[in-house]
Amino acid sequence: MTKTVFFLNGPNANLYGLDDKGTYGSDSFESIQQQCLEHAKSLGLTLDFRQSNHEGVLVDWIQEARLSADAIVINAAGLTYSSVPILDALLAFNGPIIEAHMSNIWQREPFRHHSYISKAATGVIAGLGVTGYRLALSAVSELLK
Ligand code: DHK
Repeated sequence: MTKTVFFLNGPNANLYGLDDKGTYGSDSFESIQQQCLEHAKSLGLTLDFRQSNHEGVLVDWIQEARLSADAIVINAAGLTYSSVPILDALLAFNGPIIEAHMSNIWQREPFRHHSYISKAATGVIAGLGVTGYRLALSAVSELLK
């Protein structure tokens, strides 16, 4: 049976490609989503790719994943550095969790160096842009075998 992965994106991810500093590369969010959907398909995974600017919505989706997903890839974006509710929801999920960041968060401002959600993550990928997102899906595919 095919495995389902929730790929959850946090606040402002919808603006990728529009950032004139180029922090997150030039690909639009829609293009990133498309690349992830294609890669997931090649791995035989069903991908549910979502984005919200709202913490509670992300918590609801993580809780939904308990019943509807085999694994989670999450880029909680700015909520990575503050959200105990997202950490607690992830800790209640039983499958593999990959924390993914487009940028290398440890090369950036000190407030981005501590993730609240890493405690719940099986693994962390950062600094590889959309390549890291594909690697996150490949990792999940291996972990679910
Ligand atoms: C994305 C964001 O929106 C930032 O708030 C994080 C993360 C980093 C990323 O690299 O994907 O600090």
